Amino acid sequence: MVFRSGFVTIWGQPNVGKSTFLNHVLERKVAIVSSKPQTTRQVIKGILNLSDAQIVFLDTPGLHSPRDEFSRWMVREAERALVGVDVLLYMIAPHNREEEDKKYLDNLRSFSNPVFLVLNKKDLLKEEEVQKILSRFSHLFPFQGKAAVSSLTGEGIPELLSEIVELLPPGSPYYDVDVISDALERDIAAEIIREKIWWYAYQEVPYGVEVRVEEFKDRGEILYIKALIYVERDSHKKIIIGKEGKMLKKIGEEARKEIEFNWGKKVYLDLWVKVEKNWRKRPEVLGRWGYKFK
Ligand SMILES: Nc1nc2c(ncn2[C@@H]2O[C@H](COP(=O)(O)OP(=O)(O)OP(=O)(O)O)[C@@H](O)[C@H]2O)c(=O)[nH]1
Ligand SMILES: [Mg+2]
Repeated sequence: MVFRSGFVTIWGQPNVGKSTFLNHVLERKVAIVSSKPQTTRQVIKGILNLSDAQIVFLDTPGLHSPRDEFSRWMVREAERALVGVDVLLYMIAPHNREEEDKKYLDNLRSFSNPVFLVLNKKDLLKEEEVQKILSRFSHLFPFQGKAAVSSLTGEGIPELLSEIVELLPPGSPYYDVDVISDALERDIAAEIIREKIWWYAYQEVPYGVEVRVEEFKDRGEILYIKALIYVERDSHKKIIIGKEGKMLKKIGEEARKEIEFNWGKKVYLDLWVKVEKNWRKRPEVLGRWGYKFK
């Protein structure tokens, strides 16, 4: 038996279900998910170990036309995730803006490795609609293969994984088998907090939220986490805190429960809300937070 290993990037427009797909494949939540576009901001590696292969998936920020310094960084981050990868999964979902996909696929013409078309959210479609979409997209790009999956039910995913393995080069694993993601624990905690904000805050507020974990200390019985929630405006700070602090309490409770579940111990979550005016447009703030153009 030949052991295969390689890097597989999941690419596509926002909200098609890239992060949900990764979580389903790994049977663990490594990437946060929401119904709003542009949830994922940084590349997240998720490692799947099979009996005959190791697949290192890269979940990426959704492709979009940048409006500010920060979204330019996000799109650049997605583009960087094409370098040195063995297979690209181009993910679409029903009701994708096809014109946009056409543009991104045109840019992929110079990508020399296999590109696989993955239609996600097949649970929302009838079989004939699935076939119609797949055949329409076949004309847009010379895909190596096509698959329709549901990252909610798992339908179609085992078959897709087998096809991906076939495309990987023979080689030994890149990571130890007990590593699931390369993300740091404190960054995962920050993302979990941000996810709850994305779920509960509305309109523009979540887009202007950044969470930084300042302290992450294992105090034996308890894991102490101090996190700062940055917002862009005073009015957004009021929304995040909510009437009599109710919103912040809810965010804190939900995040704490999930962090406790992940680490299997009690967590004290200390949340603070701060205003960092228009941070998405300010390179010096972005640089300080590690969003640097490399
Ligand atoms: N019905 C259905 N919904 C799905 C499926 N996969 C994902 N979703 C939903 O689609 C929404 C977006 O999912 P995400 O995984 O955050 O999408 P994404 O592509 O990572 O989005 P960005 O990070 O913004 O680029 C969420 O509400 C998911 O629950 C699926 O297979 N079926
Ligand atoms: Mg995502």
